[in-house]
Formats: sequence, structure tokens, C-alpha cells
Amino acid sequence: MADEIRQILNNSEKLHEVAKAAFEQIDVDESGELDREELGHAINEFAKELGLPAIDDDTVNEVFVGLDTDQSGKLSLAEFKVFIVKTLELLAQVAEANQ
Ligand SMILES: [Ca+2]
Repeated sequence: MADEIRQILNNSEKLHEVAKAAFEQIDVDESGELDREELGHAINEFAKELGLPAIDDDTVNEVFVGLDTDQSGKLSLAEFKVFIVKTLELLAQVAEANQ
């Protein structure tokens, strides 16, 4: 599991594919950008899958502001990709710790 995640992280083409697929899934209104609500929904779905408690609005807000580097109030694919990289790194670490 950790090796597979590291492989994605080390392959920019593959990483782009993964980020784009996730982005399109989260962008339910197909606007080409993610708003706060869409990100919050995605984070909570993800937390639920991992068996984690719900993520509160303040935390979602913090994550969103941190990712929205041009402060447009929306996340582009490039901005969202930073989130995917961080998430994959975290998952790799968790997988490694469980090996
Ligand atoms: Ca933005």
C-alpha cells in the first residue's frame, strides 16, 4: 500500500491523473473549480471512509484558505493538487506505520 502511494507521488503524470479524477468527482456542479462546500463534503466522505469523526466547518475553512493560494474563493485543479499530495503523503505514512 505505502509503496503504491509512493509510486503515485513520484510519478507526476500519474499524480496528475489521480488529482484530476478526484477533482472531477468532487466538482459535482462541474464548474471546473471547487467551492468550500464541495471540499468540505469530500473531506468528510474521506474521513468517514477512514473511520474518523466528522471534520468541523472551522477546520474545513482552514484547509480551504490554505489551499486557495490566489484567494479566489475557489480551488483550481492546481490548488487542489497540493491537497492530494498532502493526503497521499499522509496515507503513505499511515500505511508505513502499520506495516
Ligand atoms: Ca483559487
